[in-house]
Formats: sequence, structure tokens, C-alpha cells
Amino acid sequence: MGDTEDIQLRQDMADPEYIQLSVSDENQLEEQDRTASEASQKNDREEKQNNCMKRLRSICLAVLIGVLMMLLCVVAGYLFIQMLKQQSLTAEYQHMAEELQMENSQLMQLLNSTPLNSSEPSAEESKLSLFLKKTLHEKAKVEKERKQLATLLQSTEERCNQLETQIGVLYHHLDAAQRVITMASAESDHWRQIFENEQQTNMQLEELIQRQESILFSSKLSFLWGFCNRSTLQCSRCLSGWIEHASRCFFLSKEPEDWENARRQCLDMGADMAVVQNAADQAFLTNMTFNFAQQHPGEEFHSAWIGLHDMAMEGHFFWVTGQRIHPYVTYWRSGEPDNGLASDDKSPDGQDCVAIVLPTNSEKQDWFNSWDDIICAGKRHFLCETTPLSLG
Ligand SMILES: [Ca+2]
Ligand SMILES: [Ca+2]
Repeated sequence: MGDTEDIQLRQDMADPEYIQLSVSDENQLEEQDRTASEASQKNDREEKQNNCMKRLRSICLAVLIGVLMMLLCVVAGYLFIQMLKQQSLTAEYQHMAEELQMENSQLMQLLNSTPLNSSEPSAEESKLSLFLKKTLHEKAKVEKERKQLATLLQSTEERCNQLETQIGVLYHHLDAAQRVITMASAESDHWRQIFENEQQTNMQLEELIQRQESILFSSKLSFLWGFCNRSTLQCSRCLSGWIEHASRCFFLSKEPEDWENARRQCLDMGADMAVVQNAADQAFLTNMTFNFAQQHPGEEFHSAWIGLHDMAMEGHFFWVTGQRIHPYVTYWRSGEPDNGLASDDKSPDGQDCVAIVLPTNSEKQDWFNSWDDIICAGKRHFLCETTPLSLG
């Protein structure tokens, strides 16, 4: 530096502006130093890191090389062992080949030394030929049996197929039978239910019948009491008030009725008007009528209706049973039947109903013939008859 420049510098340093500028420059320099220092420290750290990374890479590379060397040694050792084995196998093979060659030469020598006679078969060959024949024969026999077995197998297969078909049909029938059995079972259950219901109904009916029988028994007892005399306790086959004759029961009413009402009352009692079948009946009914009149002297008693009339046709008398009067079983009073009408009788029908009439004193000699035809509308006592009680 020249003197002029030093002088100038000194002048500048004496100037206040220069002083101010130099202070700011100093600050900038300090800042630049600090920055430079930090950058230097940063570079140091990066350099240290790089060094560490380089060292780590070197270690890894060394380890890798070591591993590779070990692998190489192992492979080399394996190859060496294999080579040794191959050498031993080769030596053994050569040894065996030498032995085989030796045996072969011995066999050739033995073969050459054995005399050959091809024209005559040896005993061994004859034995073999015989054995071959036997074998062929056995083979033919076995082939025949095989064919028979094949035939048997084929027939068995056909039989099996037939059996399978039959089994299929049987299964079909079995299914149908099972369906039928199921339906029959359901039907059986249905009928069993009906049977049980019927049994229950029958039990109820039996109970009802027993109750009714009990009621009927009491009613029957009451009915039977009607055939007995409550005072004497004597019973007959006819109801009280009825008289038995010729296995029939007869009743003479206490009150007079016209013929129609008389018959209705007989029917209401389960009877009908009395029928004279023979002389014994005539004697019995006439006596019954006479006795009643004698036992009731205070009553006006004229006659008693019997079941005989000619209402359908004049002069043709029929019993209430529908039977026509028998010509030899008639017991008319003298002059009867006359179908007569009294002078004051205005009935247009005439005398069509028959009654047993009490005889007059002059007629007592002929009391047995007591029938007279009378106007049906007249009121008379009446005779009924019915069957007796049967306990059978
Ligand atoms: Ca008449
Ligand atoms: Ca008459």
C-alpha cells in the first residue's frame, strides 16, 4: 500500500460516517463468522456420518465376503468328497468287471468242455418236454373251465339282471302295498274311532235301556197288580173285572152304549167285542149276562152287544174279526133276525147289530138261543173279549 492510500484511509477513519459504516461492517462480519462456524460444524457432522456409513459398509462387505468364502469352502469340500466317492465307485466297478470277465471265461471254458449231442434229447429235455405237455394239457383244461365259468358268469349276470328287474317290480309292489297299508291304517283308525264312538253310544243306550227297564219293571208290576184281587191277593190271567173262559178274557160293561161307542171302548181297553165261536162260548156269555142282571136287580137291563152285525149288507152277518157267521153256530131267538122296526122307530137302517137278550118268562125254556138283531143306535151293555196275560 502506498502512502497516499494510507493517508486516505486515515482520513476516512476520522470521518463519522465512516465510523458508522465500519461498525455495521463489523456486525456483518461477526454474523458471517457465526454462519461460517455453523456451516463448518455441519460439514463436520456430515463428514462424521459419511465416515460412519463408509465404516459400516466396509464391515458388511467383509462379513459378506466371509460368508461367501465359507460357502465356497463347503462347496469345494462337497465336490472333493464326491470326487473321492466316484473314484472309489469306479475302482469297485472295475473290480466287479474283472470278476465278471473271469467268471465268464470260466463258464466258457466249462461250456467248451461239456460234450454236445444235439441229435438225441437229454433226459432233462425229455423231462422238460413231458412237463411241457402236462402243462399244455392243464392249460387246455383250465381254458375249458374258464370258458365254462365265463358261460356260468354270463348266465349268472343275466339271472342277476332278471332278479334286479324283479326286485324293482317287487319294490314297486312294496311301495304300493305300503301306500295301501297306510291308507288301510288310516281307514282302520277311522273305523276304530267310529267303533269307539259306537261303543260309547251303546253304553249310553244300555244305561238308558236299564233305566227304562227299571221304569218298565215298576210299570209292569203296576200292570200285573191289575190282574190281582187286592183284598184276597189272588191273581188270574185276566184283569180285575174280567172273567177268563176258554183261555180268553171277557168283560161286561156296567154302562150301556150304542154299538159303535161300545166297540170303541173295547178297543180302547186293548180288546174288541166278544165273538161266539161255539156253544160253550154262547153258554158262558149268556150266563154272564144273566148273572149280571141278577146281581143288579135295581138297574134297567135289556141286553148286551156282541161283535156281530149285518151293516154292510142286509142279512149277511159278520163278526168284528171279519169272519162271516158260521151257519151252524147261530143262536137266534125265535123269529130273529127280523130286521124289524117298531112303529115309532124312524131309523132307516133297520136292525143291524146283534145283542144277547134276557129271556122273558115264557122264553126261559129256550134261554140258550138269546140273539136278537137290534137297531145299532140303541144303548145296550156290551161284551168285550181279549187275550189273557202271557208271562212267556
Ligand atoms: Ca139287519
Ligand atoms: Ca130283531
